Amino acid sequence: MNVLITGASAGFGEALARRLVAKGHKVIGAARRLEKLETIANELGELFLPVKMDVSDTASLPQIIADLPTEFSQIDVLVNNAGLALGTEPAYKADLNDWMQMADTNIKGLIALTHAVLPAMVERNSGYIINVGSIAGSWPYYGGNVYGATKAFVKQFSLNLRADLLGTQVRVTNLEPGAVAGTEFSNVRYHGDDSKADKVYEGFKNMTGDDVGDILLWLIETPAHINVNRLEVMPVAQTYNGLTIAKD
Ligand code: NDP
Ligand code: 8X3
Repeated sequence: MNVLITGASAGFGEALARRLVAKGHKVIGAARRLEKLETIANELGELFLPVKMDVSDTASLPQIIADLPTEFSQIDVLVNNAGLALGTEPAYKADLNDWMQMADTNIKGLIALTHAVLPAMVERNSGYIINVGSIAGSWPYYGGNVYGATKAFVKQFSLNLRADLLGTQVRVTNLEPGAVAGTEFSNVRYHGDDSKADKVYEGFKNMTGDDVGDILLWLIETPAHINVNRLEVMPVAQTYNGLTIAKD
């Protein structure tokens, strides 16, 4: 199987790549930091193809796909995992550049790559797109503003893809994780302030990137006649807290 994973240089994407290669699958590992991908490739060997890709540079994506070497050119599974949150300020204090980068990456990058890859899947009448959404796409929280909204987009786009793929064997899943420690997610969100990032995960039993790698692998290994439409997963310690009231 050939699996294209965006955001394979860290976190969930790297965890999934390691699992797939261990099972003998071919992985196209895409991200902006080619040097990180090359370090992973040195370890994993020729089943892992490092590909420099900035999904927010949407015009570049069709050519990158067209230029894949023949043995990697058929994409059986696309894992749209590249994404980021920037900032936890309330909307009225947020940095507009952060908002734009989240929209360009989490929304425009994801749809442009899907647009580049999906037609060949439909033509072969086979394929699987896994979009990495978030609980933030369903559950609003303070400071989640544009990040949560991008993930709500990803959720609805995933469901609408399912509708469009009626009558084909192409599958689509929106994976919606909650808090996951040990990836670069919060380090990026806090613009490199690692002590703030670490605090997010203090004092409870976290999920890890490896847990999410296991879940992604499980999804990929589900039988071809089953479609998991949405999958929301959280650490047991995290749960719903209802609406908030500002008391006088
Ligand atoms: P990491 O920050 O560890 O990994 C993010 C990956 O995305 C990196 O490999 C990064 O690589 C890549 N990336 C970021 N921007 C781009 C871009 N423009 N083009 C290509 N690649 C890009 O985060 P996680 O593994 O934790 O997160 C992965 C996904 O899961 C994200 O979509 C995130 O929103 C989502 N998520 C994370 C949760 C968490 O708590 N950790 C929970 C729920 C969802 P590079 O910098 O080299 O480009
Ligand atoms: C990441 C999970 O809860 O930090 O998408 O938004 S959360």
